[in-house]
Amino acid sequence: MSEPINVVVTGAAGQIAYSLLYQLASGSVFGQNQPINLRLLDLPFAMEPLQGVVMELEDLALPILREVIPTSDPEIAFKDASAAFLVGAMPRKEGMERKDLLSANVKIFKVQGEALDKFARKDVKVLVVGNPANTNALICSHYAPSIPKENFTAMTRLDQNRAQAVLASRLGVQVDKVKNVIIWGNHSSTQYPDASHAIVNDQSVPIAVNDDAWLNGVFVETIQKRGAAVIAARKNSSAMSAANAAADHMRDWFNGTKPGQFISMGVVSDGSYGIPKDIVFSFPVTIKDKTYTIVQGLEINDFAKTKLAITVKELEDERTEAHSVLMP
Ligand code: NAX
Repeated sequence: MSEPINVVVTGAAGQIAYSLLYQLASGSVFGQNQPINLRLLDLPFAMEPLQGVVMELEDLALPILREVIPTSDPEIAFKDASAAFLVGAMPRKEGMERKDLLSANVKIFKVQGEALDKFARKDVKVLVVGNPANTNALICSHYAPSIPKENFTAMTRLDQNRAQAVLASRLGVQVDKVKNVIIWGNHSSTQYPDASHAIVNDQSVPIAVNDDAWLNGVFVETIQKRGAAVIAARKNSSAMSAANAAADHMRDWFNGTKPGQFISMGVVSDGSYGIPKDIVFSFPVTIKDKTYTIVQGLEINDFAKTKLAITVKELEDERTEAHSVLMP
């Protein structure tokens, strides 16, 4: 058994955390030989329900779960953290403009970036789930200058999993037979779910589907609007599937991707594929030794170029709005 690592979950009294915490405590993310200390951050008003979550974690009686500390103090939460799931965020309320939503959230992610900078390990791996996830991750990294930018990521794995499931269903195959679907851009309705490089049982997905109009139309829109469809049906946003995707993202980051496989993560752009630097953009990546590399050399056709431009524009607008809130 290794020494325990400190794992932070923010928004720990919320619904995504409720599903995620079991996966962490049961070893499905960091492995059965990696004990963890959980640091559960939420707002002061949520400390009572959070106590209930702590009781349930104790009642799991799971061997790799060591200390559990519920807190509303970022210093306590982020102290010596090796991994951080930033799930807590201000939800969109009725009538709220995007600017108001950004304004509330970038303030939260500024505080958490500063706390990571001061108290976390310098190799901490940060996954931002709370929306607007890409821009929140960007802000967080700006306020944590002592931690490499590569350590800040945003979650688009749920979008990837959704895309994989829709393609598997269309092709009548088991979901794990579909690989290398890409989510480009923002975790929002401007994202571009791209099946053109995906494979199914070693065959190209576009050839297997044999319907480009569907791949460029219904498929793209279904994934872009899937989050809204879940909210319409459940009256609550995706939680079980979001927690599962967060676990997938961090597991792959720690353990690496399989040969020939790539996955999508929101990362600080290095200019690959002509995407402007200094936005957090979802790219296909491979991971080895806890380090991701953006997959290079994929062909981007004219249709894809148009889609990428739309999601780049949205992320640049979000960045401008975020900066105007923080540095008026
Ligand atoms: P909940 O409202 O159930 O829980 C959020 C929790 O965060 C609450 O307990 C709240 O008190 C806490 N919180 C708020 N501000 C905080 C702060 N400054 N510090 C610590 N805790 C704070 O939301 P939930 O369903 O768990 O969703 C959480 C976030 O995930 C939302 O922003 C949601 O939009 C986002 N999602 C992101 C997805 C993605 O793929 N990136 C998909 C699912 C989800 O929509």
